[in-house]
Formats: sequence, C-alpha cells, structure tokens
Amino acid sequence: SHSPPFPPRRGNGQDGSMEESGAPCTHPQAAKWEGEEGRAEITILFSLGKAGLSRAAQVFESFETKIHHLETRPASNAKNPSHHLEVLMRCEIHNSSISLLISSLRKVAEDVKIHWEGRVPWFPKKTQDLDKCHHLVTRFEPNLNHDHPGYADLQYKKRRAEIMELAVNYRDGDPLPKVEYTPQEVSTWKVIYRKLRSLYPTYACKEYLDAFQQLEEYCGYAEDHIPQLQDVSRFLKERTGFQLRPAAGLLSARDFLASLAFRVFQSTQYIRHSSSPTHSPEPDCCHELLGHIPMLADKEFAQFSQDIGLASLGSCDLDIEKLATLYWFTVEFGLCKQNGTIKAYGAGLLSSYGELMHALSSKPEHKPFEAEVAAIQPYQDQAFQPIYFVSESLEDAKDKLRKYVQKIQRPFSVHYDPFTCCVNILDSV
Ligand code: HBI
Ligand code: NLE
Ligand code: FE
Repeated sequence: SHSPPFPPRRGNGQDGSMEESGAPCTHPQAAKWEGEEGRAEITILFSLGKAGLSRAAQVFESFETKIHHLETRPASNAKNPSHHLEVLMRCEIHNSSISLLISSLRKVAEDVKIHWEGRVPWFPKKTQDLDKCHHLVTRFEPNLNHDHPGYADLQYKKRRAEIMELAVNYRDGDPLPKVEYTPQEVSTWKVIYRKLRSLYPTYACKEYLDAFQQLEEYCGYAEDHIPQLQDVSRFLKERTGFQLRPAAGLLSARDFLASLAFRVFQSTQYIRHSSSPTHSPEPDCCHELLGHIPMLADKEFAQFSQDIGLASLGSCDLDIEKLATLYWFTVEFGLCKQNGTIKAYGAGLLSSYGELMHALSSKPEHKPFEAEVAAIQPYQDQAFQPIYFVSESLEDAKDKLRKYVQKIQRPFSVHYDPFTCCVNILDSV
C-alpha cells in the first residue's frame, strides 16, 4: 500500500494542508468528526535536532499511538537552524489524546503542524467515557518538582503513588476506593479543619455554611476524620445529582471540565504535605472536601458547574483555556456580595486559610465580575492571587456565565439528558 509522501514545500513553508494549531476554532467537517471507537488518523509534521528524535519517539509511545508511516528529510527552513531534520508521521491515536500529544510534542520539537479529518476534538458522550478523561498535568508532581514540599520526603512520595494507583485503576461503575488515612495524615487534616472551621462564619458565603453544617451532621465531617469519597458522593448525589470519581492528580482542563458536564467531579484522594497546611498550589483531598464539596451541594452552584462543563465539550483549545480561566476566577477563587459584605465561594479560598484571609483583606485587587473580562485575565497558580472578581450575588455570576457560554461557537449544540445521563448532540448545520 502506498502512503502519501511529504506535502510539497511552498515558498513560505505553508501549503494550507497543515494547521498551525492543534485544535482550530473552525470546524469545517462537523459531520465527520469522529472515527471508529474514538480513534483518529492524524498526520503530523515537525522538525527536530538529532537528539530530539528519541524524545519525540517517547512522546508518541506514551500516547499509545500506532504509527502507520514515518518519513524524514533534511529541514530547509526550520525556525531554529539546529533543528535540521523534518519528520512526517501518519499515525493512529485515541481522539481524546490529540491535543495533549501536540502540546507534549511542542516541548521537544519545533514547527509542529497537524492535520486530521475530524477536527472537532473528541469528547465524552456518557459517564463511562470519562474513563478516557484522565490526562494528568505534571506541573506540581512531587517527584518532578523541586519546590514541592514533599520533594525530599520519600515516604510521602511512596504514599502518594499508592493513592494515585487507586485512581488510575478506577473504572466507571466501580465502588469509590476507600483510603485508610494514617494518624499523621489525619493530624494534617485536623490542623486545616480546625483553623478553617473557625474562619468560615466570617468569610464563607451562606450557601457554603448551610452545606458545611449538613456535612458535619450527616457525612462524617469532623476534625478527627477525613471523610471518604464514597460517603461524600452518596450525600452529593442526593442533594444535587453530583457524584465523585477519583482523580490521580491535577487533570488537563479539557478532561476536568468535561466531567462536570455529567455532574461528575473528579477528586484527588491524597493529602498535602504536613509541612505546608496553610496553602497548596495543587488540589488534594482537603481542597476537594473542604473547598468544592460544600458548594456542589448547592443546587444553583451545581448547575453553574455543569454549565461550564457542557460549554467545554468539543470546544477548541482557545475556548477551553477561556473556560478554564473563568472556572479559576469563579469556582476556584470567586468572591460574592451577601448582605453588603464580601464573602468567599471559591474552593481554592475555602480550603486555604492563608489565602482566604488574604483574599478578603485590603491587599489584593477586587474587580467586579464580568465573564468576558475574567475569561482572559492572566493568572498564576503558584501563590496567592493578586486579583479576585467579586460578583453581585451567586445568581448574578450564574446568569453572566450563561450569557457568556451561549456565545461560544460550535458546529453543534449539546443537550444533557438527565434520564440517561448522556449528552445528545444536535447538529446545527
Ligand atoms: N484537576 N484533579 C483536578 N482538580 C481540579 O480542581 C482541577 C483539575 N484540573 C484543572 C482544574 N482544576 C482547573 O484549574 C481548570 O483548569 C479547569
Ligand atoms: N490553594 C488551594 C489550597 O491550598 O487548598 C488549592 C488550589 C487548587 C487549585
Ligand atoms: Fe479545585
């Protein structure tokens, strides 16, 4: 069988057959957007230095791509002169991995261009599909990151790996794994729980306080006990239909947001290092249980979260980035007015006593919440935020988000069917 050769070079190196970006915002072939069993055949072109070849091969291997065709030629117009090899690759890959494959490849190669037929990124249609939404971002990994408070603590890293494994092996429908927390882990939890509990009446919004009280009454929230995901998931399911799924760590924004469309919240189960209880840049069980869970027990807020999730399905990388930023300034770090005072509803604040007090002090800047502004506001995820958005009320945040997501362009619309828990796709051509 014959494979198509390299596309011919043009003067500017762009012959129109390759797109510059992994997932462009235009969807010219909406009807053909997905192959058999979610696998797609893609063509990738990139340039490399000699040493880059094995690193690039590792990238392809880690995404379980099946290589159909590989061709190389000397690069004539690479941006970087040391990248003297041009590689053309045709391969098969699961649709859900394309965006991340491209961004990983961009770290080891230059001039990465991709072409694939179905240009709408794959997205889950039912909760079972979330088994494929597990791509991790390793930015905060204790093994790879020198600044991580657990970097030098072998025992901590071993424990993390053990708990991560539970999430990696989890499949939709399995019972949620139970973790026997050690006395040291419970004592970290206790420090955080006590401190935060004393601050909530002053700093947390009303919806949070209502739910927190119920969690203490019915769900085993206490300073000497780290609640189990199983129990919390059952509680949430009764209140708002949300359920939990174990996550091995920080997930890609696309995968994380997609699960919200199904009222599934992906939760980490390990706990932060005992040396830094006041703040952790990465999610851990304190963040999920004390930050997110109480808000997800509120009906309006649950709808708000699902709305962001539904808007993310099949969106281009740029829209995902904006939605993730909106999520950041609302669900994670949002403030709102209640009875004339400013309260916290963002999970990243409600799980960090350091940042909770900082956010409501006079140090950071407070801006009125506007979705269009918040969606493109740069943020950093290592330390306390310098800027927070304050909405008039939670309802105001929800209305503004609704209006914002309605404007996102997709060649189809999605409709969530609560009876089947599936997303139906309505073609808008
Ligand atoms: N992954 N496990 C996990 N938990 C989060 O809270 C989380 C995530 N990935 C991305 C994310 N949050 C957000 O900051 C947005 O990028 C969506
Ligand atoms: N900074 C938060 C905390 O310490 O609990 C976690 C934020 C996760 C995005
Ligand atoms: Fe979070």
